[in-house]
Amino acid sequence: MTSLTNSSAWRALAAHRDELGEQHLRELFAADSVRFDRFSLRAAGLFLDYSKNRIVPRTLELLTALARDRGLEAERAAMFAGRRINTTEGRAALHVALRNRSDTPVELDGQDVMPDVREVLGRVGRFAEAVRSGEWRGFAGGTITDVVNIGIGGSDLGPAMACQALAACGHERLTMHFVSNIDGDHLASVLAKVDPARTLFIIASKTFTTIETMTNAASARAWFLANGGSEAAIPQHFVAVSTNAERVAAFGIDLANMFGFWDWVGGRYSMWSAVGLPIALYVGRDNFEALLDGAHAMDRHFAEAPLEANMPVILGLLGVWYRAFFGSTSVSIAPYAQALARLPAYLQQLEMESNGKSVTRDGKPVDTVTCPVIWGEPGTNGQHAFFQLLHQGTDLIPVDFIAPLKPSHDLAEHHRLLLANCIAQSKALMVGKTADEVRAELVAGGMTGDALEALVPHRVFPGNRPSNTLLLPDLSPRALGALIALYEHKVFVQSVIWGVNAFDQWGVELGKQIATRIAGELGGGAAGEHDASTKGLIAAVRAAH
Ligand code: G6Q
Repeated sequence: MTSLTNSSAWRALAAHRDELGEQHLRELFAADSVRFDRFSLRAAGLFLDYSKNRIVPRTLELLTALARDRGLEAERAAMFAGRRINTTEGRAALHVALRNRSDTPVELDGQDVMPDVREVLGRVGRFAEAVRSGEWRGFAGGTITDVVNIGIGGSDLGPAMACQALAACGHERLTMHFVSNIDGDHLASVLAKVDPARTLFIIASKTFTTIETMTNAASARAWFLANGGSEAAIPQHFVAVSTNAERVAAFGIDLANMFGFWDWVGGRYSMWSAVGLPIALYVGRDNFEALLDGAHAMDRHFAEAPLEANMPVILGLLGVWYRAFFGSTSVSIAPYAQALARLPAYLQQLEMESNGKSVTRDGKPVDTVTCPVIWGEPGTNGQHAFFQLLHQGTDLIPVDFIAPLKPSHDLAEHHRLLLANCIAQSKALMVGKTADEVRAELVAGGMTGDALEALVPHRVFPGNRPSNTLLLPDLSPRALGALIALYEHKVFVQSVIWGVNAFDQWGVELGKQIATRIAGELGGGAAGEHDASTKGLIAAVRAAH
């Protein structure tokens, strides 16, 4: 295959970008009466308005031609067919099988993985219901009131984000806690709040070797034993989500309470697997299955819809468009839903760990820029903080606005104002405010002369700043499942265009290796070979202890 930027599809896009120039979105809307209908679509219950993007119909034609040129359709088929597309780890990426709600088998090396998937899902559901109903008891005979998930990265972010998002349907007796950081503050602050006799710990680690999780798990176990628990009671209070049965058993967890998954489930794609146990515990089996249903509906859409009307494809291609041809270095995620407060952090891992790469699948340097920085905060809070830069800063930062149409509470007036703000922000970014409009406003306010002219440049908004708006029917498990699957597939689309492997994460290894060596030195081990800065910092820490 020709290199990406030498391909005729890419060169056609570059030329098209030059032609579009600085044409303003105001003009594009004025010139096309059906622009909103043309550039919006529905999939899996979600509605996407992408009309406020710096595109014309030809842009989409060229972007989808690029996707075809890069073999997106074949790569998509390879993912769904269980091919080992994660080549550096020799693994498939079959998260779609975890939410395959059809009777269609999903084969890996000629074997259907669905019976195993259903077996674990059944166990997760039964266990969740036993805890929720009160059948599962703590060592003193009480029901479980607190669930502490100990895990990090992919074994933390998904369940933490989803439990917060779905709190409206959470079990009223259960309080969910998520401990990830190796900073003892994190675990200590949770342990200070819970009763050992009524707490269930989930040790979630695919490998069961991750230093943060193992350290937190060992401390939680010691705390449990020191506060009324016993070795015999460990199986009632500690369960595991892992692929490593040997280490789980060595920890003292009954293997009957180990919920497994497989090497073809990547950490950041794992909330649909047993890693989602906290979600099932909190919102119940039926709601967890509704989450899977929503994701499955998005999977079907991604697999079957033509590229031109395919929501993940469109979102992915728009991202490529801004990154390569508008110099955008970041994307802001603006959920207009407080319950989605952890969504930006979740998407940060999903996008940046997947596509933050500079080498193609065949080991060559990429020849264009890849994943932008993903960041964000819920609206309306962000409006009173960093939106200034989105509106008047020097960078072009595309925004994804995400809002549920129906609230999960009965404060209708709040929701009306929330949605008004969401729509207003995307409009303001898009239309901006011209100098003439500013002048007219100031004159109407009674200002004149030099004072007026001095103020005008400060009050001008360039506009022409792009955004997508995603409307969810509500914050139901089904809608959330569809939303997360949408972003997963968007990331996959971009990885195919950029030619990188979205499913490995070698970039996290080096720091881990060095930390292990430095931990030994901080513990009194022999000093290693270091640069002057590292040596100086180690000495400063040792001197303080
Ligand atoms: C995700 C990454 C990473 C992983 C954590 C935890 O895709 O692989 O975030 O999930 O490092 O790993 P364990 O589950 O093995 O503890």
